Amino acid sequence: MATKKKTAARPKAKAKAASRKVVKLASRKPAAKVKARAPAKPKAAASGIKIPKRSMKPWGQDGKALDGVRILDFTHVQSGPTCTQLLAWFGADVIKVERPGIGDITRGQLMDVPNADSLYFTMLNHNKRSITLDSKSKEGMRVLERLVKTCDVLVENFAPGALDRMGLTWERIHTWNPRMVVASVKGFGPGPYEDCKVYENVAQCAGGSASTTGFRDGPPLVTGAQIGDSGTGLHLALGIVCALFQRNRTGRGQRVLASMQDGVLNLCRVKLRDQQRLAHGPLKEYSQYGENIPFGDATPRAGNDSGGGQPGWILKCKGWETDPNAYIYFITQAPVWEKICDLIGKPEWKTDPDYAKPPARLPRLRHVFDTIEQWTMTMTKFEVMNACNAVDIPVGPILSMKELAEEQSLRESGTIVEVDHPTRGKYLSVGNPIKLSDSITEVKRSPLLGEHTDEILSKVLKFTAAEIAEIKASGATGEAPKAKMAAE
Ligand code: CAO
Repeated sequence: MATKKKTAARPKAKAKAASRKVVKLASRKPAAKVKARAPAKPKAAASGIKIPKRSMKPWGQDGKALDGVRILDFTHVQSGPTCTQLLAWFGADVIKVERPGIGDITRGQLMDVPNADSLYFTMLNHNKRSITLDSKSKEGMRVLERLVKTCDVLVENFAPGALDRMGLTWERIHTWNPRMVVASVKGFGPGPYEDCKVYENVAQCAGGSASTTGFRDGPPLVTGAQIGDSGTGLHLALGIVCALFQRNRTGRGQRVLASMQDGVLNLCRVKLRDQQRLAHGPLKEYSQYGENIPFGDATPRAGNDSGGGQPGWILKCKGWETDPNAYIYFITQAPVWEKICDLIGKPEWKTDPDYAKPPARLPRLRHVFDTIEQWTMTMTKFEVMNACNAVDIPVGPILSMKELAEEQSLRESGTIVEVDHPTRGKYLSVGNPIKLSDSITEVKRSPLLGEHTDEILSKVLKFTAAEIAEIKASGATGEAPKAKMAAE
């Protein structure tokens, strides 16, 4: 994919302060390129406390955070793969176990290039190795046993009970490898729905997101951000790293569960806050308060109202008639209210008792935002951003996926990466959004189906050639993958 030189999302910096901020953002170098001196030699601890020896290698050149951690990756679709991809980016050796001939179902979903793994799959499975294995066969279980004994973590997001049905109960795993961490994503935690299968939008609805998203007079809405799947994958990754940390002390593994309902509810924490505030009166920062619409007994949908204590709304900018993203999120933050008044040509509001203080403005927020919109509509969203940032007013231009894909600073920081793939060619992906200064992420393409079967059987699991022949003859690993040839 061609990289455009023009940076669509970077505002033209007219004002000095804004320009300083923009340049700082755009010139941020990927951590990999930052040359830093090796840390100074540690001095002997005078206190007698034993501090582990510090690495003398330059920053970023002493491996990765999770080097030495091996993951048996039994994940599929989005939630689990998000988690194991993050762990792989931090250096874990992630071995993805896939069903022979089929693999992760997303390989073939939403395909855009014929006979090539879909973007759905490739963008969620970077830096992993793939082994095909029929886990329900005798020889497959023989391989799995050795994988369990060799790996530190098993991650899965099968339907409830599927792992047990395979024969991989917690007790069995723990007997084989007491140090193993077994991490699962499930739709629901223990309770009436624990046996249900769950997809992204089911979780958004069951976790409180949909009931609080959308406009008051419209139906509940799901969001574009995959808070059920990717959000829960993130939660699970944290649980795994914590379990590994505790294992350092206890020497034993443990089970880690992240349910999608719990994950979404955690992300909707502020809405449960509002639920409780309702018992003490109306939610005054919600625009429905100013519109004299009574509140019900549950947190309502708040349109584009801000979730925090600073009222905000999405306002039209120049070009909104034809460009669906010519909008900006504007926050009437109390400490910069006077600057806002000056900027929008309403200096008299600074002293008007109806507008000067936040409580006075709450009943008339609609009018406040309508007035500000008259001003934002005279400029593009980037011009509004420049003008506001120059006086420290936080605003959010509504950036399209096209604008983000073309944003040079995101390329430079490694947040948007271009990856090459043997069967589909070059594509864009989102790189590691979490930057560690001493563990540099290199985004490597996703594996082809069963691409590493032989390598894992021989080099990782140390099966002999005769044993490998036996395993293969049983059909446990499926046909020799055609995709492998394409890769070479
Ligand atoms: N060899 C042999 N069998 C395998 C295998 C392998 N390598 N890998 C998987 N299977 C089997 C499983 O054992 C299971 O068999 P049983 O039903 O006989 O036990 C079968 O494949 C199907 O697994 P599944 O039930 O997990 O898959 P599904 O497509 O029916 O359901 C999903 C998918 C996502 C709804 C379900 O896995 C689920 O609810 N997961 C937990 C929540 C979750 O992560 N959801 C996020 C999905 S992304 O939006």
